[in-house]
Amino acid sequence: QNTTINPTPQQTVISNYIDTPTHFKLKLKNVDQATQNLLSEFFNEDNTSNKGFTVTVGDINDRFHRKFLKKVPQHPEGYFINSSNKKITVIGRDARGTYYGVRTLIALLASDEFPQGEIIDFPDVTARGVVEGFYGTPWSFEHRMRQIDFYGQNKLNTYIYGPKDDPYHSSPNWRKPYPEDEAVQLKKLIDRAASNHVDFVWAVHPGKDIQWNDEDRNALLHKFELMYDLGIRSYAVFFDDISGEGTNPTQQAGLLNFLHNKFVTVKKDVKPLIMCPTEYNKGWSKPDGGYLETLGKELDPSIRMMWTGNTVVSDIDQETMDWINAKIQRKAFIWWNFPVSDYVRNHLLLGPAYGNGKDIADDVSGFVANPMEHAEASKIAIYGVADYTWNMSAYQPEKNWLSALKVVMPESYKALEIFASHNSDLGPNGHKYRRSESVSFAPQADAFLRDLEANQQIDNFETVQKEFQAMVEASYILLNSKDNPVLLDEIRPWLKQFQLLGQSGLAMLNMYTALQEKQTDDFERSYQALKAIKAKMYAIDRTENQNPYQPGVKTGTLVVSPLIDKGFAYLTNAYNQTFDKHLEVEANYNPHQLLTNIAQLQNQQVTLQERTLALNPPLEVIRLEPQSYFGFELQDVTQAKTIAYKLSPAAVYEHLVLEVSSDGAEWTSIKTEAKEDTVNASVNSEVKFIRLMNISTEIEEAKLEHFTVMLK
Ligand code: LTM
Repeated sequence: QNTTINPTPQQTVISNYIDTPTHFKLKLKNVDQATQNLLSEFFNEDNTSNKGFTVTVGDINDRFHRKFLKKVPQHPEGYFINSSNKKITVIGRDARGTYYGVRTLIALLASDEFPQGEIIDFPDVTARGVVEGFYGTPWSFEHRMRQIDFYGQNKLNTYIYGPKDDPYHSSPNWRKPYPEDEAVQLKKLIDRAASNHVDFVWAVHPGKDIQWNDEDRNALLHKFELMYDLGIRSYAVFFDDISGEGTNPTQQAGLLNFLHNKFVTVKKDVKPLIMCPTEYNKGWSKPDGGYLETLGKELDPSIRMMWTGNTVVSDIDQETMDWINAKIQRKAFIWWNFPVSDYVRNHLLLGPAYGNGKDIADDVSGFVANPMEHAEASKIAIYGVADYTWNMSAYQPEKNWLSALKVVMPESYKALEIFASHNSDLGPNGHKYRRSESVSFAPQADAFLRDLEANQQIDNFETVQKEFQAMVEASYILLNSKDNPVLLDEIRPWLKQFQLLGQSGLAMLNMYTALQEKQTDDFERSYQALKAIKAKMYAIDRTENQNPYQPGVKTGTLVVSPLIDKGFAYLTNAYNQTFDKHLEVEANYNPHQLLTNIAQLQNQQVTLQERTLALNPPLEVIRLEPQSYFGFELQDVTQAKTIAYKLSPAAVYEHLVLEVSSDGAEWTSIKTEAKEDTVNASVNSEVKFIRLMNISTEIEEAKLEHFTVMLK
């Protein structure tokens, strides 16, 4: 009775439960290879015999279960299951429906008790799945194989292959064939997708350097042919995050229509194309440009268009859909930028998949989630997306999340729940996208700090202590678990950090107790211990997960870490005052700020490592209006040594000037020198403001690779 079927079936009528049969007699009709393979994973020589419980599997073209045919849902991919005390019947609306019916049957048979009754089931959204579309290290072959199996298990039917850092997906190598070894792996993945009833959509990202001529059109056609030979039957063309000629909507539509006419309709077994526009969110759509309307009008009606919502990273509601669907004259195909973490790489996003409207099923042509570069950890959110897109109105994010944790770690799921509950928010970020974190603990943390700062008896001391203890124990359990080594490999740095965070919390509580009891030795020992733990955390942050964008390892950043930091500072100050001591309360925050008049950059983060101040580069192209600028505002007038930055294309440099100022009124331009596309400048003077400004009369578009200032 406690079997969880993910996604939640649409309609289940159960009259009672019987002991799950152990021997079966299989009768199959019109069952495709994928379903046969799936059946043979469960039904084998040991549990099938002529005297067994009859299991009949087929599709609507079978006559032997005519009496049930009316009950099979009309929806594509739907299925019907009937079970009596003698017989189980599974009927699919089509081949995929039959496959999904068998998936449900096998999940039901895993439990000791088997339901008697009927299941009528079908998906709400036509295309459901994942777009591997993030920046950073693309998923490995092994991870992708595991993912595709997971999609099959959870009735997701779409995997869009579009990793930004695959050179053969993007410019300039999109024209070239994959090297032999990569092609062999892709073929295996495509075959695996077919056996899981997953459409493997190969995406190309040609917009950075495409020429609108026959040569490039034919180069793309040729690449499509090569991919077809590997087994691809579904294609996408992405024009996101580009600037220049490639963004022309008439040319984009022309190319897509060309591919539709010369490839899709000729092949006959290829699905309608999917395209990701350049203006892929409302925030970026230029009202007077008519970009979206042009695509809406000119693209063949069968071509599906992607959309990320009101901003790059946003949740989708009815209004979002009404706005975009009217513009593009079709139902948008949602590219949901969650749980992708390529713009907050020091965080793990392990929380529930929530926030999207439950009434948009009829307004989307597809819904895919862009995941983290941590494939296995992304399964937590993907499991939610599978449920949401299948049966939207019934979707319960919390409940789904708890069963997802059990699926990815069947033994240690309780420890994983503690870890995941404190590792879900992104921290402040350029997209202003946030997630709830430490939800059940947050009121305790607030109450603790309130009492502490009001100098009152702390009522929930034990509850808080228990949580810190649980954090430490959960990380020990997970670090030693054999449950899911693949997941463990991805999250290990965060687990180590999480363990230290829990320990630092316990040390902070010991400082409180010692202060209450006026035990100065105890207080100072716990104070030193907490500082030592922090030093260890700092070392992990500086040595693990050292990617060039957001290096480091952050954990519990929304609730737990601030609680410990504030508690530590408060207690140390109180101790210093009470005992006339001078223990240091170090503030490890960055006092310097971003300086910009560009709305798109307003929430970009500025980091300080040692003496290097860096602007977190956005992954998208920046639009620089004339006189627009970005840079830094230092806390005080400070001696700056050097400045370095890199933008692409490098041609933009001739329109930019690097300036410094000590008062924000008088600016001095600084001499720069470009070497291999990176610009360096020596400052060696005292400054407070540093900015890079577009001094041309035109809008310039460029990608920022890095922008740093070395302080003395
Ligand atoms: O979202 C889209 C369409 N494109 C890119 C993605 O490749 C990237 O992963 C996300 C999140 O950073 N943002 C984008 O702009």
